[in-house]
Amino acid sequence: MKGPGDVLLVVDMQNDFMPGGALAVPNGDEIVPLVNRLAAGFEHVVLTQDWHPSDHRSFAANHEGRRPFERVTLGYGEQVLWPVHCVQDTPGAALHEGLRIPHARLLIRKGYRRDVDSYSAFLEADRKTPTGLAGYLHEHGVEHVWCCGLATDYCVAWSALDARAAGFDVTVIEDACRAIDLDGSLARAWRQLDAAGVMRIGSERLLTET
Ligand code: VGL
Ligand code: ZN
Repeated sequence: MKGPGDVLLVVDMQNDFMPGGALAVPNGDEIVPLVNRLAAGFEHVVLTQDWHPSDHRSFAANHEGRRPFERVTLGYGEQVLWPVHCVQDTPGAALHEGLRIPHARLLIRKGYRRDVDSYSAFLEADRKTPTGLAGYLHEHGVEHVWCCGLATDYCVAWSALDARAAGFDVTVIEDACRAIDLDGSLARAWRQLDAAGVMRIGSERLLTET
């Protein structure tokens, strides 16, 4: 069992990121049982939930003449335009019904400001606005953040990089994530994670340790 110095961060395990969802991550549903098993080995689990208003600026539908997966420049820099997804209080934004983590202590919602996206569980896309998660984890004596969920190359990677920048040891549980992989984004994410000193582990090893 991982104790108070460790937290499992379960990123965006929501219906819209599952096969058939609005922004489906290939095979995203495959990891649900594994995430449940991993979570059972952690005393402290935090969940994240992508939670956009319907007029969110990350949606292609809210930009005249733009299509999903095109890029635009917003006030804070480049933004990928996504299909409408994870709209607040819709079934697509709900957590996958197979998720069994009754002991999760905190659910961080992100991306709820119309004009700012937030892939990261720690810092919004303007790279200035904190969600409060770093302070929460520091106050609870957490030293090591273990990351899993969806999608490896966006919300998991950005969360892991920001956890590292906030001074935590960070490990991504590689096979407990699935990627969108848009124009080489997965390879780029792993390069950035490696360069930042984020560690990787396979779930089998972690499960035998815990
Ligand atoms: C995500 C794109 C847009 C994610 C969220 O959870 O990785 N990706 N919003
Ligand atoms: Zn989103």
